[in-house]
Amino acid sequence: MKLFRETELINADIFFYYHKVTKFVQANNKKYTKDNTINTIMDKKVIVTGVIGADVHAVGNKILTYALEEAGFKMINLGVMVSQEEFIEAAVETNADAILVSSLYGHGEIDCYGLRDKCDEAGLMDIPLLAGGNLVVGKQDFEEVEKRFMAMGFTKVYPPNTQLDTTIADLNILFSK
Ligand code: B12
Repeated sequence: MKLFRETELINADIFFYYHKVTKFVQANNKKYTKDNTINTIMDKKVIVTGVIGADVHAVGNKILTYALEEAGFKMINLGVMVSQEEFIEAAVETNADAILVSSLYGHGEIDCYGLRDKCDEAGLMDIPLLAGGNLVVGKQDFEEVEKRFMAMGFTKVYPPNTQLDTTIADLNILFSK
């Protein structure tokens, strides 16, 4: 449900999301931080994240970072306009367990191309690569988009409007393997 028109109330839109996330985190705090076997028994999993390419859409990735931190992950947020090399450098430095890429402006496919090969070259052979946001221009058939990202070596690819708890649940499954 959209409460505001995109063109006139960007701030209200962002406030609405912030409010939604705060409520989500409060509701799930116990579930994810107290009873989460993965993050209480073992050390926190480290996730490097950022907004790839020339993309400056900061809000969604910040919210995602906040929600994942609250869910018990250690987040390394590189901010916006992050190059593939910067993702890899940070993942090597922090011995990361996953790289989570955000892309909102429509050029995600081009920006993500070759990331898996560069990870392999840097010794990050098996590191899970996740991508989400608005990965391509306009509304494309997501199954096709997903296929193309999987062919590029991504582990998980998400359509627009993916719920935060979907990502958290997927990460917990991924790390329990
Ligand atoms: C605010 C905004 C801007 C601001 C950004 C300010 C800032 N510093 O953040 C400004 C004005 C700078 C901007 C610029 C542009 N924008 Co803009 N922008 C928006 C807008 C209105 C809101 C984005 C937002 O903050 N949403 C709120 C957050 C909470 O949601 P979110 O970003 O989607 O993030 C959530 C999910 O996507 C998901 N998610 C994000 N990353 C990941 C990663 C993973 C792994 C997972 C699982 C989930 C996930 O979780 C987040 C939290 O729930 C959207 C339209 C909209 N309503 O979404 C357009 C929008 C993203 N922009 C768009 C465009 C085209 C542009 C420009 C190219 C316009 C232009 N011609 O100049 C430029 C690009 C500039 C650049 N270099 O990046 C398009 C993208 C279209 C596409 N992909 O096909 C959109 C969708 C508008 C539209 N309908 O056309 N924009």
